[in-house]
Amino acid sequence: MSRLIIISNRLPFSLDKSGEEVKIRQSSGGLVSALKGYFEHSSAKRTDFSEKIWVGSCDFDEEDWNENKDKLKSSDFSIIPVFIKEDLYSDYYNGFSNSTIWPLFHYFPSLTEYEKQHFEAYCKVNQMFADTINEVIMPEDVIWIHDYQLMILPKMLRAKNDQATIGFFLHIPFPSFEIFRMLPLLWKKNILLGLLGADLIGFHTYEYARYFINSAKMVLGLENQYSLLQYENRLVRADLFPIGIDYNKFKTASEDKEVIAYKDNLLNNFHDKKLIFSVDRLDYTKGLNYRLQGFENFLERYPEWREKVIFILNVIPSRDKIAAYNDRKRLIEVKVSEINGKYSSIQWQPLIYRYNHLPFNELCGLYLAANIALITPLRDGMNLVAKEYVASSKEGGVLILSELTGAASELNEALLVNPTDTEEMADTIASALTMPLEEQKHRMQAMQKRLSEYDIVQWVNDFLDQLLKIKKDQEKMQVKLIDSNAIKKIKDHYSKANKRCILLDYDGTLTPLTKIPSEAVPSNELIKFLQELSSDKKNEVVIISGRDANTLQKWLGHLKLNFIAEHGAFVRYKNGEWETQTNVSSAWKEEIRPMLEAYVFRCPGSHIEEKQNTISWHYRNAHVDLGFLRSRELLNNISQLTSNSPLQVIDGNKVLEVRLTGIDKGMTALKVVNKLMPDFTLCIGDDTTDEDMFTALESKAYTIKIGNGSTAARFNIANQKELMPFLREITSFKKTIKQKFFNFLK
Ligand code: GDG
Repeated sequence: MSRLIIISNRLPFSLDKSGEEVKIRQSSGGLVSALKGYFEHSSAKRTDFSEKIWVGSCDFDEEDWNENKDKLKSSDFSIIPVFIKEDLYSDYYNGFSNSTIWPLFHYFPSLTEYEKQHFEAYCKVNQMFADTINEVIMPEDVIWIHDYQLMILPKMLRAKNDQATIGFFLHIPFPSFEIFRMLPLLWKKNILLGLLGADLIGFHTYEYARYFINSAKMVLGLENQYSLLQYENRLVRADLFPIGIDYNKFKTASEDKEVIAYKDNLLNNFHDKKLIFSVDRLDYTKGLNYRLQGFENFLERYPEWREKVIFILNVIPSRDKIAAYNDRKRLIEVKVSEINGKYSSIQWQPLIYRYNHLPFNELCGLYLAANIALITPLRDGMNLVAKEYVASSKEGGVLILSELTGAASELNEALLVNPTDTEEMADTIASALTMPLEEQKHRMQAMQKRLSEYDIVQWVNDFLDQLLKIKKDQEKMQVKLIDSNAIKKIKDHYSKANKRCILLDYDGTLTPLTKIPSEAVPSNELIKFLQELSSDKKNEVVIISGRDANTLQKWLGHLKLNFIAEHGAFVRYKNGEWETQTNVSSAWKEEIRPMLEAYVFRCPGSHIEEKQNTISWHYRNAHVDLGFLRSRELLNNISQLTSNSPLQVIDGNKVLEVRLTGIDKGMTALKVVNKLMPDFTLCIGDDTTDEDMFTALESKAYTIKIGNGSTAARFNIANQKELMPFLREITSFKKTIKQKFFNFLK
């Protein structure tokens, strides 16, 4: 049975000491609310974990911990604290985490600090977490690391626990590459490589996941297939898991006596007023000043609502050691006094501003009583308050939500606003106040349905299921990676065979892929190797390529090789002439070419390659994203044009190729193998077009794909560089005998 180890920067509670008395206080904040909710949920008791452990730093020292740890024992999980010295913690937490990553990832580059010392502290503390976990980790454990303070930890854990199951979830946005690239290269690399130590990396939205993948491509040059990234020999998934809330806890809060009493009290006090409500940690990302400006604009533009509306603005103290936060607090307080000073009357004050932590019943009472929740951050990874307000709603209510929160991508029925457009915000408040109750309920119900279906338990289970699934996928992939046993078997067979057929693709197999196809000229080493290989009378070496006959002839025609060109359209046996496999007219190319030409204009860096039987559009040299985007459009367009025709579109490696159906590497390879009648066949390729020959020769050959993608081939070789050593290894038998013979003569 495995254990679940949750790791977050902070443990989910702190110790309040007054004299001799020590009180335990649960921390507020999104992550804690979410995970505590999960642990406390009865339906969350997964049977596949024997124990749950929470690892985090703490605001108490080792002595306090030893004195109080019995009180802190929880039936839900065991606790492992990480003790970090104050100065170091400050550089790591207030410094790199909250003065570099937090502002930058929330699109505040002007507030971002770049202090080397802070980055070093970040690495040090991540290492301290790794050291603490390394002391307790067991092979079966499932590790789930949370948030931006621990982005290097996955790699640090992987370094000592090669096979560990590691998930990472980022609770804040991952920014677009243009923002991410502002970090110094060393930091960028460390963060990306750190995260890639995980097997599964979760984000709140599709955009964040896409931005991460894009940064990994741009900075590290990694390739991806949808949400899968290939990093070294490991498959890593980066996907979206929009966090849910403990839906029932908020839904049923409306039946709790204390909550009802608080709500009734509020409604009695303000019986003739409409209530607008918001609660946020004190943070510049929450857009509190714009929100206040929006409210002021509303009072100005809709004077008929004065004396009839109250805005209860709750701000929760947070990160008060960072200057940017204290400045914000002052600005908010100035704006609140300004609005109250300007619009208050003797019996009415438009704003109630509170700067403290709310007990849960008050929070829920406010959710229930508020006619409007005004939640307008400038950026927010998700925003759980918006979801909690919706879940709590009984008698309507309107959610006004910033379109720049992760929650906006799920809560479409909210009134979405741009948080900096304070006039739009004013008008939206006015429309919310006059929205018919039926419409309010209708919108709420649609959102509630979605939130109840993907609540916190679903979220955790979904993440953990996907984490276990990616481990299984990796295992499957591992099984296919060619190992010493398979190599030995192939080598034995090779040595005993009387006639061997060795089919080798050219680009990406015998030579590395190049940006410009004409640059992939064979090296002297390759030519020498092919000469050696083909000089063995038992060997029939077949170069099977998508390239045209002329190029193959020019580069390799002088060797004793067989050739299959243009994906099977032309064949030339050793010492023979080129033979075409098709006699169909190529008039179809006139129809396709103009469309491809249009895409060369629309996608700088792309080009057309024309051969006798195929026409292709290459986008390897185009901008990664634009190339991919245009290739999807073109694929769609050509597919429509070629439906019900004998043409086929091949979605290759950075190339779209159109050709006649019925001619492929598979069909021609089979024909050639049947003619040569070998008793040993080896077939190696790297591209989608090679899959045809892997399938056609499945029962006749050792089929091998270069690269780790999914394949019909029997084995994978991790990358092109490993091919030559492999070929030398299996063909060395003869050499060894010869060498032995010569040695013997000596
Ligand atoms: C990060 C991301 C993402 C707040 N004040 C009180 C209180 N809370 C509870 C709320 C809610 C939670 O704290 C706040 O969650 P948020 O999502 O709004 O924000 P962050 O803490 O910044 O969290 C965020 C989140 O992680 C989850 O992934 O959504 O984008 O920044 O649950 O109810 N609870 C009580 N009194 C308070 O005064 N009782």
